[in-house]
Amino acid sequence: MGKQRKSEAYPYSSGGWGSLKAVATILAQEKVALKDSTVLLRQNKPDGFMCVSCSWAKPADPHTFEFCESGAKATAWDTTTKRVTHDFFQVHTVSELLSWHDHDLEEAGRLTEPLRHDATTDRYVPVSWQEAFDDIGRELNAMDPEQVVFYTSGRASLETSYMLQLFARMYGMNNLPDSSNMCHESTSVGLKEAIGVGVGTITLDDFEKTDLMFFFGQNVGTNSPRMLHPLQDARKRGVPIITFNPLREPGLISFSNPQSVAQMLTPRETQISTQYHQVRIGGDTAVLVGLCKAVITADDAAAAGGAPRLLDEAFIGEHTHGFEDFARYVRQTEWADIEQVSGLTRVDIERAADEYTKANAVIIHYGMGLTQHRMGVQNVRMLCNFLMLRGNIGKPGAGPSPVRGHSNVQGQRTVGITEKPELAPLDKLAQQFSFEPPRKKGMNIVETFEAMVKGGVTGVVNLGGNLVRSVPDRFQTEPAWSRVRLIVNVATKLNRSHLVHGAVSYILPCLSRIEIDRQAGGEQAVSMEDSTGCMHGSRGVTEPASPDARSEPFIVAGIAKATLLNRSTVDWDAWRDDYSRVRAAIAETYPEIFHDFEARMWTPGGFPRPLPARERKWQTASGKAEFIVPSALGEDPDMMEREPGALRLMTLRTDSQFNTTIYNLDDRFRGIKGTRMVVLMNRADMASHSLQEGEEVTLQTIADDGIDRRVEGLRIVPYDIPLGCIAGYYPECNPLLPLWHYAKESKVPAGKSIPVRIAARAA
Ligand SMILES: Nc1nc2c(c(=O)[nH]1)N[C@H]1C(S)=C(S)[C@@H](COP(=O)(O)OP(=O)(O)OC[C@H]3O[C@@H](n4cnc5c(=O)[nH]c(N)nc54)[C@H](O)[C@@H]3O)O[C@H]1N2
Ligand SMILES: Nc1nc2c(c(=O)[nH]1)N[C@H]1C(S)=C(S)[C@@H](COP(=O)(O)OP(=O)(O)OC[C@H]3O[C@@H](n4cnc5c(=O)[nH]c(N)nc54)[C@H](O)[C@@H]3O)O[C@H]1N2
Ligand SMILES: [Mo]
Repeated sequence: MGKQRKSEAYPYSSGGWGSLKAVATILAQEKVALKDSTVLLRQNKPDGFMCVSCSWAKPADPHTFEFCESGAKATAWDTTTKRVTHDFFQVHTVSELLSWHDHDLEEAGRLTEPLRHDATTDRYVPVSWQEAFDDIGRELNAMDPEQVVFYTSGRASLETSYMLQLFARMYGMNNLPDSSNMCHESTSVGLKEAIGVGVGTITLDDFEKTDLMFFFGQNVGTNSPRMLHPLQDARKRGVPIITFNPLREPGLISFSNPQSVAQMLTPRETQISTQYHQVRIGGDTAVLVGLCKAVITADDAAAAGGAPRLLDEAFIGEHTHGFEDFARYVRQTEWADIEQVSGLTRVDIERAADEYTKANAVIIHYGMGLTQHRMGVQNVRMLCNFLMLRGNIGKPGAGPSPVRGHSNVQGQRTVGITEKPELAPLDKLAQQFSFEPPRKKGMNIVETFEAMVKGGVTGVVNLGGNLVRSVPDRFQTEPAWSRVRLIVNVATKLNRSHLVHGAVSYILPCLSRIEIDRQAGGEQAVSMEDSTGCMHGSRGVTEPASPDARSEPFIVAGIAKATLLNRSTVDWDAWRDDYSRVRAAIAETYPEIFHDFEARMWTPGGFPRPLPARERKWQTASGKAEFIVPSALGEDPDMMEREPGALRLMTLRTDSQFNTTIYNLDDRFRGIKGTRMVVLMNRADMASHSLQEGEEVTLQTIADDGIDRRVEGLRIVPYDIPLGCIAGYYPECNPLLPLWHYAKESKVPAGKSIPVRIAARAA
């Protein structure tokens, strides 16, 4: 690091030999002897475990190897033979570990025993499980529940999540932020308003029935590679794919299937995108308005000339509300404005619209490129407007497809992890468990950290995650974290959030889902929901990393029992011993989704939850799907307009990381090696800022709140990226993201559009 590196564009398609090599490398790095083991073969299989990486759907009829490069890396990371034992902390003080790189902390290996921070020696020291539970219970009981937060990073199972939300409410609060607060909460809000459900409406079957797919701001090759299989099959049927992304991401350009011998041995590969449009950062509402304008204009002409109509008038008439206002807005919007904001030409947008009007069934896949913006919710609503023009919701082969991140992030919400009381079945819980749940709105992630900065959070219990790295404004939020009195981290591996400790801090080592979970009631299974709303059972297959690690349900039950004492009607010990009792409780709370849960959880391909929008039933205020007029064409200009030379920064992930978990420093697909401290920049912008390739620069946030936010030591990498746009990595650039810079209606931090100025090091 630090040394100047040249970038080489990755010369191959995604997948392929590079992918196999990357898998072999990480298996060796983690010293995992998979040749004697069947672990990867049981990944994402009906009788095996559900991958701990992304949440993409698991097919009923899986491939022999139903895993991808990312999933294999995630498995290797968890099944590593490296261990953190208490002698690790005899060698390293917490202060010393604070100087370690994120990669090195996790690379130390799996956590093996419960630990408590000892301020006198500045070390973590072993503690028994019961002592830890009792002390945490005492601490929580001495606090105002409204000042305590339980965070869930999206891996926890349906069973664990349900137990945690019930515990929180019996304890007395709704402070249940989860990782979707930084991720697809713009989807949960936007889709709910527009079509009455907060999740995507497509299933894997729809890939076989679609005529056209769009990708907006989702990087499939890196972040959900198993999805490349159905995409490849669709391409073989001749289905076009149109992509809008500021970067030409290799995974969206072409793919060679590392599991197809024929494709590996011949240079043939599947072209993924048939049209690729490099939209400017934050230009998607403008693109979508342009697409709608092209369709409505062509339909106006068809109507005038007596030709067949292009709008699905029957759908619009019967199923939607607000079309006339929306159409008026679209007709009035000028092409010049659309072109300026999107950075694309009218001809480009019309070319995409032309494909759209030829297709009978259209899917739109999207990700963080739409949701992590000030206008993130509006982007999602606009995508629905566009789909609705031709009835592309609630019919086979069509619909919105938010590609979720963490493997059970969608499911956690389904079973009650939410800070919004109206989204939890509080009356039902009250009756089922004979208690009075709190009705006051809880805190999401941004609100938690706003309160924390003011000293208003006294305790946090984290079911996974690494919040000091994943949240915005690191130089404000990290010091605030260390002022929290009680910090409990349930985790598989060591990370920085464990080291920036409070007065009373615990690290509680948990099993990974890949491991066999033995309880008094026998070997236990858990369940989760994938990105397409299907529920799957998951059974561990490897020996636990340590005899002193415990399952997440065990840990949640232990803390709940020690805190609630005789204030709870739940037999936490019984739930801990036999998770089918938890599933029975889930089924009682949500019978329409989880009836016959125990039997159905092993259905190959999962069992789908009912989704009214799939049947064209709209649970919105008007009872119809809503056309919603956007409030502006572009991303919030923030302070950018006032400053010549201002740039918009997006924060990206690589194939060598899973969020804050950094497997190594390379970005194989984008051709960057050995460092993550880079800025990707257009050559014309480099010239106008007088910057050279490899030059060291500082980025500084443009804001008027008096706080100097900067990241130094970044190197310039010339890159094919639209003018005025730059890219850096998450989490390295998180100090630049102000806590108040979030999507207006969902409070998702706007990590894809941070206004910054750039300066050479000497400046
Ligand atoms: N290997 C790996 N897999 C992962 C993860 C990981 O870190 N590593 N993380 C998991 C999680 S939690 C999540 S949420 C998902 C995230 O997966 P994605 O949703 O794919 O998220 P990102 O990689 O952050 O960004 C996606 C794309 O958005 C584009 N983009 C940025 N700004 C804009 C814009 O204004 N408009 C448009 N149209 N595009 C834009 C970027 O160029 C990038 O290609 O992946 C999950 N899977
Ligand atoms: N600037 C910027 N910021 C972002 C993003 C961005 O694109 N740009 N993306 C956002 C998104 S989409 C997300 S989802 C968040 C993620 O934010 P977080 O949820 O905070 O972070 P992760 O990196 O997913 O959590 C990693 C840690 O989880 C623990 N862990 C791993 N597996 C398990 C398990 O099975 N059980 C338990 N209990 N612990 C486990 C390990 O200790 C590991 O160190 O970050 C967000 N932050
Ligand atoms: Mo995410």
